[in-house]
Amino acid sequence: MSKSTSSSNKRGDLQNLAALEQKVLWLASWMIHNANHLRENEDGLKVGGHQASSASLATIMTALYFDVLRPQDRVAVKPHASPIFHAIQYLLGNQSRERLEAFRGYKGAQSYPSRTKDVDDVDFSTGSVGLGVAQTLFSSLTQDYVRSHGWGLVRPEGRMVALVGDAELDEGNIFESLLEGWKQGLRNCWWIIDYNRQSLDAVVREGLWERYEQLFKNFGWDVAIVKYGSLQQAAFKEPGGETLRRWIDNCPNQLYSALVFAGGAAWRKRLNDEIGDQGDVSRLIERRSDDELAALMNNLGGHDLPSVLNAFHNADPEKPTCFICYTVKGFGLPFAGHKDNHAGLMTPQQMETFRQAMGVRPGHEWDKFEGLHPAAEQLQSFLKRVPIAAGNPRRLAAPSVGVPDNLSVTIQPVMSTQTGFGAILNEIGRGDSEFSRRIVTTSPDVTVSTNLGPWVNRRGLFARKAMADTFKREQIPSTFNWEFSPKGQHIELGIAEMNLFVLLSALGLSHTINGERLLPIGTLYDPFIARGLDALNYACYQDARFIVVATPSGITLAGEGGAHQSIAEPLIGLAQDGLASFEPAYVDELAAIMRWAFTYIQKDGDATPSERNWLRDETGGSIYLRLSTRPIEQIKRQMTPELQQQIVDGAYWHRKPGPNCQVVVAYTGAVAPEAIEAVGLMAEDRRDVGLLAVTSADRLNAGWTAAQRARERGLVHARSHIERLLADVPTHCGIVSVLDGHPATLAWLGAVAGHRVRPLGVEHFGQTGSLADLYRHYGIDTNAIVAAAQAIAPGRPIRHLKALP
Ligand SMILES: Cc1ncc(C[n+]2csc(CCOP(=O)(O)OP(=O)(O)O)c2C)c(N)n1
Ligand SMILES: [Mg+2]
Repeated sequence: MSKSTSSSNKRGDLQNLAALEQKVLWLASWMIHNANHLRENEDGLKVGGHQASSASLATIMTALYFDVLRPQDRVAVKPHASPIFHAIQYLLGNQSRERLEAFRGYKGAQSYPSRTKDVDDVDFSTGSVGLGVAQTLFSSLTQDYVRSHGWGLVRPEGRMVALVGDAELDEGNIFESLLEGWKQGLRNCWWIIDYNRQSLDAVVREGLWERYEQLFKNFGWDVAIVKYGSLQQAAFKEPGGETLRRWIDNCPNQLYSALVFAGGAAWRKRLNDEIGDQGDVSRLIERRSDDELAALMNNLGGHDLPSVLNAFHNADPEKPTCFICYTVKGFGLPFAGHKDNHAGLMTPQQMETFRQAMGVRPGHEWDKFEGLHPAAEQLQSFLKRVPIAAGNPRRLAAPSVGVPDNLSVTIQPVMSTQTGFGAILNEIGRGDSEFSRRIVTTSPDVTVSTNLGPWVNRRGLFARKAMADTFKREQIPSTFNWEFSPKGQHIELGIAEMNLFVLLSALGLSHTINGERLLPIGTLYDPFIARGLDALNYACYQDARFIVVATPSGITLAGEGGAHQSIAEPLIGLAQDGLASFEPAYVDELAAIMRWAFTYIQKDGDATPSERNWLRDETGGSIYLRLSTRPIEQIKRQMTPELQQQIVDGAYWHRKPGPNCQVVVAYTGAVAPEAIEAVGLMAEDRRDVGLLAVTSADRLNAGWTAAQRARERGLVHARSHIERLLADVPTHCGIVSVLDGHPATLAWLGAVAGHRVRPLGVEHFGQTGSLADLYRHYGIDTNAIVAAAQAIAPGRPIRHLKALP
């Protein structure tokens, strides 16, 4: 039946695997039982350990990690199977007992597998359900991208595997990714569905597997249904076996779960009531004791080593494969099948019974081979031989790609940052350096409208198999040359923004997954960051490295419509961990930031903050550039190293305030012309007005917070960039801050050195109109800035101030 040549076909190996399965289940349960960090419910019982949710994957993960997986394969383990994962790594020697004892605690093994916080070789973080699943799909596409470009061919191709909860498939992002996988010719991808027919609150709908089967087949996947275990398969061959199979097939999910929970006597009663008195099948039932009957009925495919091994070893690498594995939530534990078991924890008594059943002596709970039948030496030598152990640790590294000292761009007298971005990439695209070859761009159907067109014309679109541009072939003139080839450097996505961020997450981990560095850039409209926000957060959480360029942004997109105005995104940029955010006003600033960004996304150094700006620049991270389509007059100036540094640190004096300064205008981004004009208009009536250009509220704020913390720890001389900039501004001076985004982005500036602040920005949205209409309507135009200055820095009336609308 099997084409497999797996070692696991050997009887001895199956015995070893069965023993390890038992041990994995024990260790995971013990780890959770011991965790000191679980919530207590109203009855004082601890909850939240997810013992049941873990247990349903014990068999499948034993088969994978101790037999099927090879060092080049990568896995996303469903969040609640974390204890099983850590137990397996403990047996493989990659996880310490101390960390298992501190499971869910400070610096202990993580509640959900974490690439960045766990130490035991987690390939992909999980937690927010659905995202780890899509990550495997995009990682497989990334592997194809890397290999198509001729990189990493010395290494064998890996399979990207997701262990998926059945209720996890409710998450829409999974289906968005499926569509993309189909378009891009996905291979080497396995999704193993833990079909325990239970979610957190509920038992899943009947017949869901049939929908899944159809769906996956429609997208070109192979589907393997692993429903019956080998005991069941043998019983079906007995006289009366077909009747039993029919009964199992027709049994509702709720009832099956309930009977699993209730045990052998309940199975017998129910089966006798429903299919008894039929001769053969009655005898089939009678021949078995209660325990044997329960073992038979619980022997679903996903808990049967031979069945899962057979399914895995027969998969075709050229096709993505979905395995629908029937399992029981809490398999092998006293609350198996109970619908309330999701966060349930075994009581101390249940745990004690379980300990005895596992043959574990008190005080030997952490012993790796305690209570197992094959001798410890045999199991230990088996563990040394398992294929995945040959390649540990599996984290790879890639050298940094050199970045030019300056990114050249011809600056037009009037230009938008979005145009500047396109022009900078176009310049990079001319060259054939390692730097330009390692850049990969992607966009969810907004390639042209975010100005990536010229770059794509030069570098081409990526596809594993070449496709000609029909318009070009038919000699129909077009601005864009859209040829797909395996050497192309732009991955064109459908509109789904979730896919953009998960793809960036996969591309941005290529150096550690594939050992080949990529410099990924993704573009989208700024408001749609919110659409993919959880995926962006996920990408940052796993420390993927990329540049996301969001444009157009704010109300500045004016006539394009109220629905697309972004307000909260600057605050997202300020708050998102792992993402350094910038909003330059001028193209020379953008060029300086991008040059720095290409280096920053490749850094992997010490996390101690630099004493200069109190930022953790050596650790690196990802980048968010909020750009605008508004053409503004550019400044003719020499870009000095000092100015470059200040732009990257987050701010510089566009006009330094004098000693008698009464008011400072601090602006960010596209409103620069209004800020400059306002400063000019008030010059006659307010003394020494200062103009502060803020290129990154995020970095200014982060440096300020870190410097304060450093001072509180005794480093009295710690000063951040913004503290130095504001040091000489008299305390009586007021600050008017302004940006096309939420005013809170810059409102904190007043707390740095005790200045009053009037923060201007946008709090409401939805109005269409010309740029002038909207700036006036929302109060970020020149006159609004002057009015705010007059209010915050009293003095003689500012003569150019007009009445506010
Ligand atoms: C995006 C997101 N929403 C909600 C949750 C909370 N949550 C964790 S597990 C779970 C249900 C899991 O059911 P299933 O995928 O079937 O896994 P099982 O526990 O049955 O193995 C939910 C709703 C989450 N982790 N992520
Ligand atoms: Mg489930």
